[in-house]
Amino acid sequence: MLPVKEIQELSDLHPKPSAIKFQYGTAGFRTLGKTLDSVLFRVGVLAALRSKKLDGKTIGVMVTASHNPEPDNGVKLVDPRGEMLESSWEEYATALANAPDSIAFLAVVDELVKATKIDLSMPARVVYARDTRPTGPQLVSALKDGLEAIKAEYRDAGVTTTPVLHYLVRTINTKGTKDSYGEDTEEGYLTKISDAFKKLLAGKPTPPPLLIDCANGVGALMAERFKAYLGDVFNINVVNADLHTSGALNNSCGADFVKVNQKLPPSITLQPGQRACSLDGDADRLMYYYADERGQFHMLDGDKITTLVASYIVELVKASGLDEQIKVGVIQTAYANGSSTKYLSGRLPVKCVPTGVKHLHHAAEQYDIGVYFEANGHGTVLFSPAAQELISSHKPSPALTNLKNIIDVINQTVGDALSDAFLVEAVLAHKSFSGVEWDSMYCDLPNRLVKVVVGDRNAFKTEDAERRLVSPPGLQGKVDELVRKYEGGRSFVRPSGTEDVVRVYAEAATRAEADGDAASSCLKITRLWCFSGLELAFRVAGLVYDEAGGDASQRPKEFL
Ligand code: NG1
Ligand code: ZN
Repeated sequence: MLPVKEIQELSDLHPKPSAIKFQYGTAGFRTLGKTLDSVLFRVGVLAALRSKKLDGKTIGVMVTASHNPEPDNGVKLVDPRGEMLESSWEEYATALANAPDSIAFLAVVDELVKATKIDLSMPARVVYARDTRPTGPQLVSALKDGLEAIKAEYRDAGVTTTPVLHYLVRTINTKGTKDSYGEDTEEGYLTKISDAFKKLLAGKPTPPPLLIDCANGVGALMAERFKAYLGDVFNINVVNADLHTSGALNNSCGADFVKVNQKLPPSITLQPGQRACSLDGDADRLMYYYADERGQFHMLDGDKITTLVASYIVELVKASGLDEQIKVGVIQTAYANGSSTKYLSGRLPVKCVPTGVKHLHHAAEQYDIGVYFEANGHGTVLFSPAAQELISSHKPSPALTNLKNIIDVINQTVGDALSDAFLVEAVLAHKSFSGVEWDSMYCDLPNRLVKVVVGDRNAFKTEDAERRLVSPPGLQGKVDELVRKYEGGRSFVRPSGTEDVVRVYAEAATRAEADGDAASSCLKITRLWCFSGLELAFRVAGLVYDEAGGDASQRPKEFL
């Protein structure tokens, strides 16, 4: 039986704001933090029900809005193996969040229990954490009310990164089983990853200290903690670690700033040849970059990370003599730079899936080893149980030892910026690559991502892994017409799953590239701003704005 009275009484303390319609999107619920109180209470109840449905397995709840501005906040559920909430439950989450009052909320709970045949006598177990946002403590208190109302057991993992929370969910649920993933503590996480990283660096020249821009977020706490575990094997220089100044989080720093603006955060100066990286506000995205000998900035995004990591893993699998049994594949989204897709497709199976980690993660599970990174730097590598079994029982060799350590340095539960940074550093050390050599694996096509505010983003429907619009009718044809005017042009339009906007992406070759002179085009890309990819993006953005009924008087001046 549900403790209906307790739920109703506590739910009354967390009324839903009447004007807001919440939606469980690609990253859970995400909006202004101060509007989310009722959502957090209800998510507490939902997480407990999800746990009951899965026979008392521990469910994770992460309170974060990632790379979004500081006043935003959000919440998402994590399923027992550390993966995203099963999509069929997203609708229930949305329905629960939008019930106008406590009575209606209980009615939706009842529906959910019946529809999914939940055995209410099962225990409910939840572990939760939050990032450093100022609205976090209040929201966690609403979440606790929800958990207590339904009498769930819960564990507070405190202020930590999204990937640590995912790690905890997986380790708690596999503790003492053959699938054990490590100790279910933050210390267990730090030890597992740093030990594997130190083994990978053994016998290699010590890499230069790595500057890590922590976006003034929770990644700073974890990066600082890693220092003690790494000793003098690897030095970290933590910057943008201000967790106290109001408004500092993700402000002109962090992975999203670097990716969107394609430039260095103003707070960072790089010496010629220096390499550095940026995390986002919950430390699940990673952007690398370096300064060349002239001090010029070069970005090494998620596509570059995929290329580096996948190539190295393929080498190790081959050198271990396992290339017949273990197939490595790559998963990308439409946002992957066309040059990366071209480079990788010539060497490996490459699949394109819709935006959102759950799609990438699911597709990666179909390979023996699946490497996935979104261009924005969110990603990881998955090893199938069979591949891990083979690797652990195969005849020993230096390559196999490296492969085993690579498995342990990676957080397979979700993209993890710090673990990914160590992975990158290990690969660079093994290949004796500097940023320049890594960057020269292929040359990015000039590209741009533009946001368009429209009346109703739900009017935009896509197909073919979001690469084509089916609605509004006729718009795709007009986009195609524009794209045809640009050599090597590609553009697509899709509604965001996390913001009330439509996103337009475009890329195009430079003239030099179209003429077949890739080396000189790389130079031009870094020197010139008059990219055709940029122009195409703003033209398509203008088209979308006009076609979707944007107010002519408010039309952004950069839209062409
Ligand atoms: P939306 O808002 O649906 O584009 C963004 C990112 C996704 C993913 C989610 C979750 C881009 C273009 N989109 O989704 O890749 O990371 O946020 O955080 O980067
Ligand atoms: Zn994030």
